[in-house]
Amino acid sequence: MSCKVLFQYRLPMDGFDELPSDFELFVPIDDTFPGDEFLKHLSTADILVSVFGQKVTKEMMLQAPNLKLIANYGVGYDNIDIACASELGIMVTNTPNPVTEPTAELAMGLMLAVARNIAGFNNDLRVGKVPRWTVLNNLTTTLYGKTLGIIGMGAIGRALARRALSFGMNIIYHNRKRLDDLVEQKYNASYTDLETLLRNADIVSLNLPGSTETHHMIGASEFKIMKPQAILINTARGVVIDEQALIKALINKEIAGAGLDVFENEPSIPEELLKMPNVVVTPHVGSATHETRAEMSRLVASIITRFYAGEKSIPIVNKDVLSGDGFRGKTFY
Ligand code: 8YV
Repeated sequence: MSCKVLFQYRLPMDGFDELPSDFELFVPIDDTFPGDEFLKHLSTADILVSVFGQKVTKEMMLQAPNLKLIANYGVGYDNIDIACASELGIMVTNTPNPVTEPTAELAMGLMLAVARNIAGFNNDLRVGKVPRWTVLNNLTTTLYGKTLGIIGMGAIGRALARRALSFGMNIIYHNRKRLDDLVEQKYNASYTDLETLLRNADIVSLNLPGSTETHHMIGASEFKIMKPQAILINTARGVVIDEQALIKALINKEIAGAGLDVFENEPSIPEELLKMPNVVVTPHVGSATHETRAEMSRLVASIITRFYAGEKSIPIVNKDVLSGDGFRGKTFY
């Protein structure tokens, strides 16, 4: 059996050398394939390795009659039309575990960078704009003893809670589903509704997927109820925040600052945000470490092998595909 694996974007090749020799890999030389080369390959591909920022649309799937598996390189899968994949009998998987710790690490880093003005001092010192040691200048905000409100208490939210606990912070959280008592106790985290969280948190961290349900979840009315000293951290998806409302809230001092790794229209970042000294921005690097990128690749390679072995324990996003008559992986499952 030969199998054509198409990469939508150039990735580290860790783990792919372990695929059987009849697996043919089609990887772009640059970041993506030029012109319509990708679509030509897609028309005969068995497996697509997709990534954030590159859409996998209904039109594309309709042109791929052999496509059985879309193995997404990343935890978020808002780039893929999942309902259509299920309808066409295509399984979609993601890579949740590898991205958990590094994304929580970055969220913690952004919290520190904004609260303690690390990025601002670093910039200012280099251009001689900041007084050196003084007592009454250069004052920032202590995280110890502050309340962190985590919106989205999945794996990344919990990994962030673990870190924040070691910093002596109080944890409140909001989630679609309240966690079990034992899990709440483990993270010393209290459940609140969204409004209570926004009213009480000194730092608000977004750790939930981007979807139609979470689109603009934080907008003008949410900023109005947040504390004026609050800091907003987003390592999830840009669309969760109404970016124009955020800019206004920062200008009007409705909140004190923001640490942002993701933006509404990536890769573009509004000029206003880039100019604000109380905003720290990073270019969507939550999972961008050498270790994690390699681990994500190894996981995708192993998912492909395990798909052909009919394993149900792989991270399947659209489990409903398994029970559908038209599931294209039926011969293995
Ligand atoms: C990466 C991410 O950009 O995993 C995700 O959902 O947003 C990021 O960590 C992505 O994994 C690369 O495809």
